[in-house]
Amino acid sequence: TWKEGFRSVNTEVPSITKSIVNHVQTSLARQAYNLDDLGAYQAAALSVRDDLILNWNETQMHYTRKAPKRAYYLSLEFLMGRTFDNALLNLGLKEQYREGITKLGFNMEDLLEQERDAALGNGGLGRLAACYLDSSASQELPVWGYGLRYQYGIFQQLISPEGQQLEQPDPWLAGGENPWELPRLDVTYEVRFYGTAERLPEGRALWQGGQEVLAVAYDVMVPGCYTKNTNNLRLWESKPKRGFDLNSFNAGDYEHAVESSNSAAAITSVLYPNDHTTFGKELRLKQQYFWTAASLADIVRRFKNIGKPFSAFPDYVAIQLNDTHPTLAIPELMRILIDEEEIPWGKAWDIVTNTVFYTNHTVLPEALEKWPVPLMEHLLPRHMQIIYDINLFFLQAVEKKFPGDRDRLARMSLIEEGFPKQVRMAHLACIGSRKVNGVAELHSELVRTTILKDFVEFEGPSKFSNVTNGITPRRWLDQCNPELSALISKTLKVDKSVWLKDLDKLKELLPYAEDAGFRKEWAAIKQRNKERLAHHVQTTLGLTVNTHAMFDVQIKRLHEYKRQTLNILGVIHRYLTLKQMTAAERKKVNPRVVFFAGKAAPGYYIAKLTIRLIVNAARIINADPETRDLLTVYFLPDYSVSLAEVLIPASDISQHISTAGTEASGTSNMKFCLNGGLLVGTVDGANIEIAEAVGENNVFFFGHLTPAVEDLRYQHMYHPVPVEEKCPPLAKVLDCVASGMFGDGGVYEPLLNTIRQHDYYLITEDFESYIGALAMVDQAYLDKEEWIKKSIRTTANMGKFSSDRAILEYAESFWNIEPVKVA
Ligand code: 26R
Repeated sequence: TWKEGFRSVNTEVPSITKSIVNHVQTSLARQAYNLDDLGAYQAAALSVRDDLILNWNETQMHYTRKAPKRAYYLSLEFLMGRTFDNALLNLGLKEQYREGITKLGFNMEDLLEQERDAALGNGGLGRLAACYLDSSASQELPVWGYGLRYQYGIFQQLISPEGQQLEQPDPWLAGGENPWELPRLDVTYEVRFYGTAERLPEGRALWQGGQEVLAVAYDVMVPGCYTKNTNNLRLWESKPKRGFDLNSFNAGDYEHAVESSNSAAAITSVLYPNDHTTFGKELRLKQQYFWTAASLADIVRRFKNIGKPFSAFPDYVAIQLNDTHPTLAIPELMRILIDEEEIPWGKAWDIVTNTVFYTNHTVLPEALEKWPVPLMEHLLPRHMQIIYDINLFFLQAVEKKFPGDRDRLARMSLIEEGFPKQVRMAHLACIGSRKVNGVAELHSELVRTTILKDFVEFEGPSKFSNVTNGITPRRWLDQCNPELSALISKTLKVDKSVWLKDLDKLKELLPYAEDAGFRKEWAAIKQRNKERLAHHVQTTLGLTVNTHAMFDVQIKRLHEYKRQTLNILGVIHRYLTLKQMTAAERKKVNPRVVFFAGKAAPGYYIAKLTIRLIVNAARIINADPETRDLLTVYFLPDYSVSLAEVLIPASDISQHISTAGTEASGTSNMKFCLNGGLLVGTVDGANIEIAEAVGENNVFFFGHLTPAVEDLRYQHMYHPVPVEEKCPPLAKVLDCVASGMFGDGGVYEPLLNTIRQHDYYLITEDFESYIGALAMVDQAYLDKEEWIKKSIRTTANMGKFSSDRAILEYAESFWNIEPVKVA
């Protein structure tokens, strides 16, 4: 059975404790009798690591021997969170370790808290990559991730007493060794920047000079669930090629001597914290090229070891681009094939376009990457030549199909005219790929009909498809909600190994919605998860949360399109309504606790102002003795994967309220529903498919639909109607904010103006229907038993949203790879 055969060393409690003690004494060079929680965590982690290493080694050897087609997931972000708990669960060793750790006089939960999150990502895109790695390994698919080993992950968020977001560095590696990675100091590649590219005969070129830096591999082990297969996430670190510049050193110019080595190390020093906003920085482009060049060199070297001709490259290699960030993989692979392998242009282009696949994650115009041509020419002169050549051949083909359509040529060109000219990375990713996909049905349709419409007309529709996102049920149910996981196994009378790897099995919970005893257990678990969250808030912030209230959660990056502003204005509206009620009326009101968490990009002024409004509204509302039993608001600082693991299982409702057509998919919506939380949302992204799966009567939808958005924006632009006329209740809320109810009203002026003036994200248009949806929530919550039924039915119908399903779709319909089981 799964219980045996995939673990190699310490599987029994006595050998586990022995191994932990050994690591304390040898690896940590400490004494067991005066060990703290951190030391105990480190030793226990090293003990699990021993198992992982053996499985990882065997897996890599096995893949090399079998030489199957492999897929490579190129992502600039992997938001892995903590590993210890996840590794124990995937190895099926959690209970044995708990026992061993207890025997040694420690508490499992305390040790788990010692680990720092690996926060090498911003939000949805990075966490999706992490879920996909878990699913690939769990389904024994030969998939590697490639990314960057940032010294500093996403900044830590502090909130000042005035409600300002302050950023602090996240030196996540500073605490000593990271037990989950294997430094491969022998796996290195040289990466060139700048210099000159001289054209040679037969389309080739000689790129030389400039700066050369070294890429060093660090391998992160990715254990599958109940399998020996342990895949690899290879992260690159930049290093100077030589220690320092010896010429300057000998001339006594030490500063200049270390300067170039500093600039090499700088490449992987920090994750860019921008999500959907502002790009164009040279260092970011350097990161992108450094990472794609090292990854491709590694992939090509591995392919060459198989000893096949390059024409077979697409039979052995699939490369998935996670958004446009790794698009330079396309010209870089062309450069390798043409300049280094001396393959003619046409053959090289065939190889590239049969190997590369592109996933789009946003249609927001301001988030579509464009790089200035002068910057590209300076940093990557050879790639700029190749991009111009690709563009020339491409536009010739377009001209042939649509003769004389110059507007079309201008729209489709890889180069956008302007000052400066810019390279449109989404266009390059599209024409260089075998398949292009969006991440939810609606989003994929928007990709086909808006940003890539011309490309669908030119290449035909079959290249463009959808793979709806998914989440790993291992972390997002079994790990974060162990009691619910146990109840499900007990009820279905199967080991969790069965349903965790076949999530459609949750359907069998449906009949139990009618079982009063089961409902009671279900509700009791939700209650204990609320208490766990309340305890967390108490110990970290010193605040007491009312656990007998409905828990209403919105946690995601701060962005105007996600409309946290709509939520907080709705909260204020609720507060004003409560204030006007008589004591008797208030008795009938359902208490509600509203949680917010999320980071704003450091330069995103309006998003930071929204945080400020939330914090100050919370301060006033929570202090009001008339209402505080019925309404409280919390902004939990420093949102992270680990915080999400506490918040999600505790929610009654969660909010996914983007302007229709703007949220590509969303993935936390799936996490909440999998944990029996109901959804309040717009008809957007994956909300739509979730409602289809769980039933529209179990989702609280509101707001305008996507097709209306364009027209409404047009009206707001050319026939503006004052908010006082359009939506009086909202006008009242805005006035309260402006008049200083939550501190100096003038501070919020720029935020209020975004609504009063263009209202690009249509808060005025959706406000009333939003308030209406929340009233429906209150109404539905009154019938406790019916509410629990909704909760059960929601979880039961979430099978589709397992990332196992999503990754299988990629494997079967794009990559054409198969499982390779390590026996
Ligand atoms: C170029 C730069 C400014 C930039 C733009 C956008 C950097 C990062 C992003 C993040 C985008 C690509 C992102 O995270 N998109 C999210 O992807 C999730 C996974 O597919 C979706 O669930 C989510 O809806 C989408 O916003």
